[in-house]
Amino acid sequence: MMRALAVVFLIWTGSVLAQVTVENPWARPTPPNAKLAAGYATIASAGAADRLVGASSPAAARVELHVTTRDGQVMRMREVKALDVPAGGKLELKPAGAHLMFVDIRQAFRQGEKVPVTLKFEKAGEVKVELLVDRTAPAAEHQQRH
Ligand SMILES: [Cu+2]
Repeated sequence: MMRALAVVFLIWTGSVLAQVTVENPWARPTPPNAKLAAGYATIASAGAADRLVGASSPAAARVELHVTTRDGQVMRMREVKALDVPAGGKLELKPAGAHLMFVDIRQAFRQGEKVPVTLKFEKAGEVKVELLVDRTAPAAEHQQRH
């Protein structure tokens, strides 16, 4: 009996420590015959460090994790295996930075639609979010401009 209680407690503690929150998930609209689309969000960890290790969506054949690097005047994207969410900090997925890359999208992303995506974290497990398709920047950036 005592052993069973202890195991339950440990599992519960683990899930609390590995908590991440996903803020402002959004994506840019795409042209009608696009194959690729980019998704963005701010991922925060209130507790321990975590890692984003994958993503999937019914809207695309696959979703890759990309980083953007500057090569002279050219911006290049490169796939990575994981993106770090620092302890008590934030991982920013943003234009010209790290992002979700939707590959072979099933239809164009249109303004105002929502795109479901499942993010997979090393500790927090699967987190489901919906990206709002919006041609403008996320709400936080709007507020800074006004
Ligand atoms: Cu990309």
